[in-house]
Amino acid sequence: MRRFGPPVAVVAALALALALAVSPLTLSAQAGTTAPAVTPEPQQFTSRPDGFTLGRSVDLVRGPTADADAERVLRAGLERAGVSTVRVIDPARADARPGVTIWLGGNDDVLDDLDVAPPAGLPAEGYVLAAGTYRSRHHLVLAGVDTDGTYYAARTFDQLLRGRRIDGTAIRDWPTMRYRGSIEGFYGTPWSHADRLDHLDYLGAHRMNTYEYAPKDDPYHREQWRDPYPADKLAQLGELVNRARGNKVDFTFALSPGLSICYTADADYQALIAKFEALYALGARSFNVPLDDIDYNTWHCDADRAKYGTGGGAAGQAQSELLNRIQREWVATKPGVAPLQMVPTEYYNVSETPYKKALREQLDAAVVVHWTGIGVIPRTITAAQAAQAKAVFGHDILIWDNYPVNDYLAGRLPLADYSGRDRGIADQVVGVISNPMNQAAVSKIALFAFGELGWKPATYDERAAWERALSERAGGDRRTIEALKVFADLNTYDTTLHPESAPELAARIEAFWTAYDGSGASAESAIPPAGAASADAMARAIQGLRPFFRAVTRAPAQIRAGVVDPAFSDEAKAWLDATVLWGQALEESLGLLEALDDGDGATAWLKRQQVDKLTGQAKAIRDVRAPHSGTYPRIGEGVVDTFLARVGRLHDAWIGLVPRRTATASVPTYAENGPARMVDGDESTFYWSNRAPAANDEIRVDLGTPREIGAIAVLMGKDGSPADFIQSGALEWSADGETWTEVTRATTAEVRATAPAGTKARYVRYRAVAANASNWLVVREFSVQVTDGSELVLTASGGPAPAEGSALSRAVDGDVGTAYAAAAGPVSGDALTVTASTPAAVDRVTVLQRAGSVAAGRVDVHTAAGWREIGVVRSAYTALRVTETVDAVRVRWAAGATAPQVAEVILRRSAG
Ligand code: 14T
Repeated sequence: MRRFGPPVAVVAALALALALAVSPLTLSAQAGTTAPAVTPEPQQFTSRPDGFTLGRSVDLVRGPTADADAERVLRAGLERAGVSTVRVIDPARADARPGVTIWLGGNDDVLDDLDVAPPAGLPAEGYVLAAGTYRSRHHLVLAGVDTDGTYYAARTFDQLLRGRRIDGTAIRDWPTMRYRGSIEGFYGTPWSHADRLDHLDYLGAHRMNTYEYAPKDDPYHREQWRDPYPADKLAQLGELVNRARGNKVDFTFALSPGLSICYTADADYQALIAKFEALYALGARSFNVPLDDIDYNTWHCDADRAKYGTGGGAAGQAQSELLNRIQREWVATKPGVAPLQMVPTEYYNVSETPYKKALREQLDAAVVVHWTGIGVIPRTITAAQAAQAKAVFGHDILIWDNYPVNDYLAGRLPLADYSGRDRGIADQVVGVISNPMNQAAVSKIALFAFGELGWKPATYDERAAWERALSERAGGDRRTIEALKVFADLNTYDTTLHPESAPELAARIEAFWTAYDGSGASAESAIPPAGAASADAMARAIQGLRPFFRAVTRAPAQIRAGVVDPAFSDEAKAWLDATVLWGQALEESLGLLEALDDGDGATAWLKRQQVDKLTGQAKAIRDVRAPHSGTYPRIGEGVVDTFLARVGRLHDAWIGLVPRRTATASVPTYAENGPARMVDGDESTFYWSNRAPAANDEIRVDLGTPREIGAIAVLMGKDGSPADFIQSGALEWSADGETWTEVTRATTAEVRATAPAGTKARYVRYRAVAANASNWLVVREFSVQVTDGSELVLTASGGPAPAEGSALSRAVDGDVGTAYAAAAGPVSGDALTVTASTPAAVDRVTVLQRAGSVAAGRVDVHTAAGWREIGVVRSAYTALRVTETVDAVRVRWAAGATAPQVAEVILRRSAG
């Protein structure tokens, strides 16, 4: 759970923004560009015929924008290509004989010889890279317009190098956006020091220039912003600053004082500056003051209240005064410090407000304002919206893009493409930076796309960028790329950018159901008898789907073997482990369908148990990071689980379990205590609400169709929470869910009543007529007797006694996933007796025992003529033919050591 309450206004604004969601991004028409394997794609690229091959030795001349970091990258590339000698020479001594000269930092004369325009006039960070031959001498010119540019030229050279070969090339390149990179701005487990070092290398290699340090859960960043960093933390920050510099990344230190600052207190200003000074001393030259996720209607000192008054306008003024002082008295006076950045409290919309008006009119013009797009996690960001943001904030806008951040998506690892961002935003904003996942290495897939969008938005293609990112993670290995695609499909859902779950798998499953029974819906209720005309089609449908399910199971091993970055598999461990289990469950479920197709109930039951076991294991997995450590990894949720549930219903129908009555509640559930526990026939389990019922809150039973009903019981409260019941309620029934008739009113924890004879109801509800003062609601059972004989309600009795936590009722609760587990092996005379609510024509009695704990016994049915033995149980699955009208069944256990675990005793009613 989050440790702060989002301002209600934030959530409302988000909802509104979502409701007004704008047109989807139009995809690039030119997917599959022919540019070289350089990423991000250079702005201008021409190939030429005069390329060359590197020998053992090259000459290196350092030019006007030479750079040590660029030289490091260059030398690493040369070494990889087998160059063992790099002779650094003076330009005057440059050799004219055959050989290779590298001009690091440019040389306009050489560029002129090669007929390539010099870098002068390029935007900051721009460069010219030329590889060609002039009078039999080979030249490689890495000419930045500045040292950053030369560094990027070296990066591009590194990507162009294929073995020892340099193709003839003239590249003229520059970034479109000023700020490109990331902001570690999420809640939950911050990145580790190693994560950050590696991330800075990743940014540099992908020509991104910004890393903002703003982890919400670094106490020194937000909660205890006044406290100086302890020496060890400071030392690490120093390392990060250095690593950033070596990668031409501006390490941007962010400090969030909004939870407790007194804007008028000089001491607080000084505390903030002291923190900035400490980072400045380490070499940081870029600073940010995020004021997001605070309540700006709360002051933290009386002086602020007295000076500024109340409301958004007051907050905007107070913030502007603080930021202006930082910008004017500190930033502007310190050599080399970039313009101050800030995150406004209203960072998620463009509506005109007193707060924004204050920033627009009072905040120093130099300050860069962050903005997330409309809605905190917008599905799309359009150029028009960005233009509105620029106008309404009246400052340079830097997009803080909440993708692929997963702090609000516990259990999820969003791996889909970075979608929905208009290329035209580049004309309106100074940059786009990513708020990534708690998992740094896994975030690289999305980061890759941020690099491409920031550098060259004109050709940004979300799908192509994603494909390239996967290929990079896979080191180009085709099988690993395929495995990553399967895995990413299962990890698509992120609420807004990708509201769909596992689209690829979902499409295949949908096609499967269509092929399976000719109609998607009818498979729900019935399965054609074995040997029917469609049996072949079924087998084909199953075989058609199996390879994809197998690919799911196998993807994790391929990813572990093939992804270039070991940290990826490490961070994704919980999701990879879960994927194997869900994949196996899917495969087993196909085996289950095949068994049903073959009329093989024993195998079907075995498979059913395996599916349940695998899903249980998958749901027990936990990641190590917050907030994901609190829940299980979600893998294709809504698709995988839905498929398994549907197979389960088919199996239920086949063994003769009729869909049970369902229960709902208008109040959400506390923990795992869902409404189904009101109708499971087990008084030791219960539904539990997560708040006190309000007037007209209700619990409801749905019988499926209108039926004649009799006795009704609502058993509320429990030991430990005896007052958790609807304090004043009305018991009502309805045939259609529209018109309700009252049976009785009550103020007690247990309510019992009988509907008048002849009542035909589909729904029965117990409705609060007044709000509970404070008590939540516990409902152990909500039973409704069906008196027309249309529903067979079974009751279990006998022995051996159930184990602690189990119950005899679980043998007849209609759920094969729960079992009556006996405490001990049967002794002579023990029998499990199942009594029917009404005598019924039955054609099959099935006893399902858990495979691991099978006891033996004899099965009797009770008819008008008394008890009669129909067969024996000796394995997990026993199905016995019956032809008479039966009102009870019993299993007389053979004395033995094994304590029986009976998942279900089923009396299948004869058709018609
Ligand atoms: F400052 C922002 F730009 C921003 O996005 N702030 C937070 C951010 O730290 C967090 O990682 C992100 C995703 O969860 O969302 C912002 O936090 C919120 C946003 C809400 F709408 C927290 C609660 C909300 F209700």
